[in-house]
Amino acid sequence: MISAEKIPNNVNLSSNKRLQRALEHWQPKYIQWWRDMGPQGFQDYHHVYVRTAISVDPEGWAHFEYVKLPEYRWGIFLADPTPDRRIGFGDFFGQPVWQEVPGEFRNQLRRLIVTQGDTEPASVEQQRLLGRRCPSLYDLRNLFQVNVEEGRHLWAMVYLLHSYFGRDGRDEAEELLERQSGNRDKPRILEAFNEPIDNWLDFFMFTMFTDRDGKSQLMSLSESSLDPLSRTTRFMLTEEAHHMFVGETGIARILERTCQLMKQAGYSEDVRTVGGIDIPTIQKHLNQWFSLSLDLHGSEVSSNAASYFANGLKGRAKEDTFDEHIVKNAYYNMEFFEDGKPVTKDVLMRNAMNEVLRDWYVGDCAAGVVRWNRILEAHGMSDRLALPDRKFHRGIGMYSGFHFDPNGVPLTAEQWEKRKYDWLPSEADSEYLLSIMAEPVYEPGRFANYIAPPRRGVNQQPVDFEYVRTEQ
Ligand code: BYC
Ligand code: FE
Ligand code: FE
Repeated sequence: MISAEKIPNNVNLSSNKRLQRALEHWQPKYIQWWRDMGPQGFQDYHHVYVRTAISVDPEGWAHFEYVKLPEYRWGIFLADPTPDRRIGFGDFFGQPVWQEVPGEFRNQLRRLIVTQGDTEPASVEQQRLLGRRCPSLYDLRNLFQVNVEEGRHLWAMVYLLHSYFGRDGRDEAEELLERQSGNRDKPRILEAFNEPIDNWLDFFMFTMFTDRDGKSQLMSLSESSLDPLSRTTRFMLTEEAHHMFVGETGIARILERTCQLMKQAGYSEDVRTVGGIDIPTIQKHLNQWFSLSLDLHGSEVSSNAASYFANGLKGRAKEDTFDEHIVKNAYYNMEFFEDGKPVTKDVLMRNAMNEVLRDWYVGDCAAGVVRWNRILEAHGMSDRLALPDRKFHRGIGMYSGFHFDPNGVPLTAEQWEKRKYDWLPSEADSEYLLSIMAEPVYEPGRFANYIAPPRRGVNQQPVDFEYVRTEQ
């Protein structure tokens, strides 16, 4: 029996029998999926100090306790409704938002919700082996916090599918548990979510850059004319902030430690000889996850995006900061690549909405890289990290199928093949990273050699708190 006790919620679940039955049917499959595809080796005997959302107000957020992962209380929360909310952009600008799904937009909305929903369990699958290589109990706990919240994001999308899409929605909810990250026959929908995350450098880059695509997509969905979608995604954004915190501070702590080790080893010495992660390797992983996450914003010119905007389904990040919201006769000056040369052309702004969101995303990423570089600067290092050019290593959109170096200089296929591992992680880099992560660190307060401790612990607990306990 599903109760508010078992599934914390602010959608009055107990008064909606039909929805309750649908979720009751889905929940055991979800738990089975979590056991099979969630954190491997940490299902039965580990108690994790996690926060559980029990309401949308700030106090509801601060609820910390030890739980066994499969017993986490995944809840359903919508941000409070905005009174008299109006559609903020597109052809229906100014009309009241929708509380139900209009028939003519049913397919488009379902597709957006399924695509969003698919990424959440995918990321849990990608990260399932990391626990056994953790650099500390503090990091292990953060990994699981991210994992349970991604699980909750899946619940959020399944709630929408079950509530507003009838039979089709129920089928889609099942399929969300059937596709699998990296599976040849039933892969996840978007490419970045089929890439392996084997080591903690990948994990931190993923939470920095790919969770940040989560932020930009959720910001644009939170503008939606479908009010329940807007309210669900608004609440998800508060969790996303924590995921990016984990990524940004994780890399910051690696940089800190790399600088320390470089000084010990002598500046010219290869920091790998003392077990650290060298800056070129960090840069390669940045290149990898930034470029994969650029792809997640879709093609530069997209009629899908134009239609989503026209119908008010998906807006721009911070739509209310734009002067004009109908955007019918506006143009975006876009760079194209023709016969090996860049040329700029005007594209109808509505068709360029993916690129508009990508612009916002690149700016948000760049600010994070500036913060990282301050660490290198403070240590007197001359090295700096940088975002690669947008054209570098693209698999979606007009640059896919061509080759560019990180400065955006075009390359032949032959030049690319020769040099790609100067810019992307090689097999040897992965092997090195796995070698320094082979032994997990489970002792409270101890940290792997390649990463500095955090400034402070979680929820005002000390850094050497036992964030994950083992009990038989
Ligand atoms: N990989 O017009 P196009 C998150 C397909 S992350 C594979 O370019 P559109 C999270 C596309 O489906 C946020 N295929 O694209 C982060 C289409 O296929 P069809 C996730 C791709 O539709 C970390 C074709 O290419 N949320 O939450 O304008 C951890 C041409 O389409 C890709 C969302 O994505 C790709 N990268 O835009 C956990 C929001 N890109 O029609 C969670 C919902 C495109 O030819 N999704 N294709 O079969 C959307 O808004 C849009 O679907 C996209 C694509 C922005 C992704
Ligand atoms: Fe998420
Ligand atoms: Fe996330």
